[in-house]
Amino acid sequence: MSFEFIKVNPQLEKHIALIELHRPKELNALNRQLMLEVRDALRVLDEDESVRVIILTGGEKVFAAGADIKQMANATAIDMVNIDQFSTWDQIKKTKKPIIASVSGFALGGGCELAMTCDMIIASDTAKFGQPEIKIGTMPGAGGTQRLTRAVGKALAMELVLTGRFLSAEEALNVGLVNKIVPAELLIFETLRFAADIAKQSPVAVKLAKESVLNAFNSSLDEGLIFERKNFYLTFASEDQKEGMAAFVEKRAPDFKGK
Ligand code: DAK
Repeated sequence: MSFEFIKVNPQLEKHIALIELHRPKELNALNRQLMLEVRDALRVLDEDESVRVIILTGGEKVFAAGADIKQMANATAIDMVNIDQFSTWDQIKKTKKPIIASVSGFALGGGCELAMTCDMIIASDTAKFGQPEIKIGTMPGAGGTQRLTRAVGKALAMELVLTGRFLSAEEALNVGLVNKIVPAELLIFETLRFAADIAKQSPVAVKLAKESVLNAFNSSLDEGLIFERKNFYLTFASEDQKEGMAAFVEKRAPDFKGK
C-alpha cells in the first residue's frame, strides 16, 4: 500500500496494525485525499487475517486539527453533497475489527469526530479535544453533535459545540470520552500495550462483541439484548470458544486462531 498523506504498517506488532496521519505542516488537517486513504487502508486491514486490532494515530504532536478549512472554504452546499465525505466516515463505522485512536495534541472538529468514530481513545497528556466549527460559522458534520452527546452528555456537549471550547485530556478522561491518559512520549508504546490485550483474545468473539456494544446506540434495550444474545450464541459456533473454554479447564493459556 502506498499513500501520500498517511503511513500504514500492517504489523507494527503481532496482529496490530498502525495507520498514521501524516500532514505535519497542516497539523494533519483532513483533506479529501487523506480521508480516502484512511478509508482504503481500513478496508485492506479489515480484510487482512493477520490483523486483529487497528491503531489510528497522528503521531506525538497532533492528532488532527479538523477537516481542511482551506479546501472547504469556497465549497457550495451542492459541492459538499457531491463530494460526499460521509462515505469515508461510513467505512470507519463499517470496520469490523476494533480501532483504537491514539491521540496527542489537537483533536479538533473532524479530528475529534474521527477519534470518536473509533472504538476507544488513548490520549496523551497533551491531548485537546474540541468541536470548534462554530467559530468558523458552521457546525459539526461528521457525528460531533451525536457521538459527543452520547459520550459526555447533553450539557457538556452543548457547551463544547456552541462555544468551541477545548477539553483537556484530564477533563476528557473524567467525562468518559477517553479510556486512558499516558505521557506523550509513551503514547504509542502504551497504545500498543492496550491493543495487545485485545489482540490476544478470540478475534471472532472480539468482532461480535464490538458489534453488540455499537448496537447499543441504535436499538432499544430489549432489541439490544436480543442482538447480544444471538451474537453470544454465535460464538459457540467458533473453534475459539471451544479452545478458550478447554484452555480454562486445562489451566493453560488459550491459543485463538480466529476460526
Ligand atoms: N485546515 C487547514 N489548515 C489548517 C487547519 C485546518 N483545519 N488547522 C491548521 N491548519 C494549518 C494552518 O493554516 C497553518 O498553516 P500555514 O499558515 O502555516 O500555512 C498550520 O496548519 C499551522 O496552524 P497554526 O499556525 O494555526 O497553529 P497554531 O498552533 O497557532 O494553532 C490550532 C493550532 C489547531 C488551534 C489552529 O490551527 C486552529 O484553530 N485550526 C483550525 C481548527 C478548526 O477550526 N477545526 C475544525 C475545522 S471544520 C464532514 C466531515 C468532517 C467535517 C465536516 C464535514 N463530512 C463528512 C461532510 C469537519 C469539519 C471541520 O473539522
